[in-house]
Amino acid sequence: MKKCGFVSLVGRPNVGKSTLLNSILDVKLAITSDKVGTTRNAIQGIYNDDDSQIVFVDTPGIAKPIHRLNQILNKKAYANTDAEIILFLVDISTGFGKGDEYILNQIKDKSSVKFLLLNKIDKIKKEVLIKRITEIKEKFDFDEIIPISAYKKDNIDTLMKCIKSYLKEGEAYYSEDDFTNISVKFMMSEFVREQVLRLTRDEVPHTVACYTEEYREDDKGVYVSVLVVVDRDNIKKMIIGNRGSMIKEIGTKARGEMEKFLGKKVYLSTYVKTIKNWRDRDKYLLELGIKEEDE
Ligand SMILES: Nc1nc2c(ncn2[C@@H]2O[C@H](COP(=O)(O)OP(=O)(O)OP(=O)(O)O)[C@@H](O)[C@H]2O)c(=O)[nH]1
Ligand SMILES: [Mg+2]
Repeated sequence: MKKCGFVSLVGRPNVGKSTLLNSILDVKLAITSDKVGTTRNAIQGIYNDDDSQIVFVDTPGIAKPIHRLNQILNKKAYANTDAEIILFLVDISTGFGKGDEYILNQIKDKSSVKFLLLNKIDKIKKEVLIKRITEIKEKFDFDEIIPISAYKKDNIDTLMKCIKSYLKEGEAYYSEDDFTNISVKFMMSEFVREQVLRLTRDEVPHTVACYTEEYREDDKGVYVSVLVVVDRDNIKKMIIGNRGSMIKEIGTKARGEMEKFLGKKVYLSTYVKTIKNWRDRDKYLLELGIKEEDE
């Protein structure tokens, strides 16, 4: 018997949920970027050690729905708040804002244990942090409040100990070799989308989806082909770049991440295609793996 349970990560876009998931698991499972709305799927990362098995669920950041895409993302974020513990992350370097309060209101009646994680403490002075903690404590009631830096892996040990203290012993849900619910094909498309997010300007990321069309392996390495879908031709031009320089850089960096993840040589090809209004068309949301049949 081990201490077992589901722990979901919830919060506004860009507060560092995916960075925290990767830091806890010590593997890059979820892509991260400084653009709002990086994560689009609920990604499970399974943490195993001698005395526990904890399933962490990273969720898309919750933001105002404008497109059908955002509606689906919000739904995915909330669908995963039925966990034993909810880790509610805020970016404490910018403070506890209206967007955070909005989400807190949505989760406050859930029966889960609620931790408030004050992330990005590496970006502020200690005095500011203490002042902000005092203000939050006066206003809200959390089971635990823990300051962390997901990026610098600061205070993650304390967080893990604290999580374990709330979990009960039970039968493990997964075998010890399982570490995620997502497929390798999905990971490959995400590594390409990560570089698109990181290397292009703000207006590009939301209009892009990536899809792995081919994944095969032989004794020389792994062959991956990823389709990059955009909704306007001028965005396509930006992604391809001057004489293909941008798509080349995206490909090189994504291939590096794939090789790190797989531990094998990767041959990557990428194609860019325009599909008008894909974010509002269920057919493409389905085809691109963002929407599921019953949503
Ligand atoms: N300085 C600092 N930066 C951080 C920390 N945690 C995350 N970041 C940065 O914040 C940005 C957003 O991180 P993500 O992990 O992608 O945020 P997210 O909450 O998953 O965002 P969405 O998927 O859009 O909801 C990235 O540039 C991270 O490197 C931290 O502890 N300190
Ligand atoms: Mg994320």
